[in-house]
Amino acid sequence: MPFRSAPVKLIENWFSERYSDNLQLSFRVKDQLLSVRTDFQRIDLFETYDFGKLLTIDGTVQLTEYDEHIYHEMITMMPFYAFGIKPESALVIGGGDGGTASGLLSLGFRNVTNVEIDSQVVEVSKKFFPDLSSAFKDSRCNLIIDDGIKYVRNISNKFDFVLVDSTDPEGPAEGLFSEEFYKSIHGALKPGGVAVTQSGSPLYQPKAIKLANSGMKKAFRNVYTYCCFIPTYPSGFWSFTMGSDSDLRFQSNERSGKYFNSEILHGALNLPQFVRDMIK
Ligand code: AG3
Repeated sequence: MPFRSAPVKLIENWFSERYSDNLQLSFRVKDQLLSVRTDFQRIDLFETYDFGKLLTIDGTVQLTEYDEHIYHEMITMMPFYAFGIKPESALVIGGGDGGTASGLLSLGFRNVTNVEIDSQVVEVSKKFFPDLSSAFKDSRCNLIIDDGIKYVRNISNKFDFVLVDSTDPEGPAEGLFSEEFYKSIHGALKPGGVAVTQSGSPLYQPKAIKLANSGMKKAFRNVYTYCCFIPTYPSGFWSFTMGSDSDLRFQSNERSGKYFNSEILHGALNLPQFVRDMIK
């Protein structure tokens, strides 16, 4: 299925993310709280009926209050417990809403560097999502407004965990799915460190999952894709891809989240056959 985003247009108070000419996901909204054009993208914020506040970038759903925990638990807790990462120093690239950084702090990371290209995403999140963005008020978190691709190129041997919390691999985020970028991340990690990226919907965005897999395999010895269910993202069926030179060593004392638990830790790595075929 071809995938593309379209300009934000409310029709009779419905916001729609358009997946193709023939398919879209729509939310009836009470109110549009914000619409700004930044140097990088367009940010919109809506108050929905069933999903709380909804943040979109260039017409694509980034998060809703109702289901953001699934994405943020799965990008942080899953690699953390699957590889037994030391909760010392982590780097988040993108993730300007703060959800990923806040998740890392609650796992006990001692310092979290968050490099986000667009300061406006941070400002919107601080104003409208105070809990999600709480990391930005915490002294353990260092927020840097910069291009993550450039930033990571100049760092070596510094982080235990690097997380790429990006938009879709089109336009500004395209470089965040490249082999060169994954190699820079490998260099920024301490030996045996772990990288993870969101890798899109296996059903609607095969490009994202394929790029993440092929690129990471060039940079890391072990690469694993895992999946979860996020109702407000394209198809609801979502993937992440993680890589490391270490081997998996599941921790047995893992903490549960609202979505994540010990069964998910193991189960999320079990992939449907079409996904396995896609990343072979
Ligand atoms: N970033 C990944 C969102 C990708 C959604 N794609 C789409 N709706 N077409 C989420 C940011 C959360 N910190």
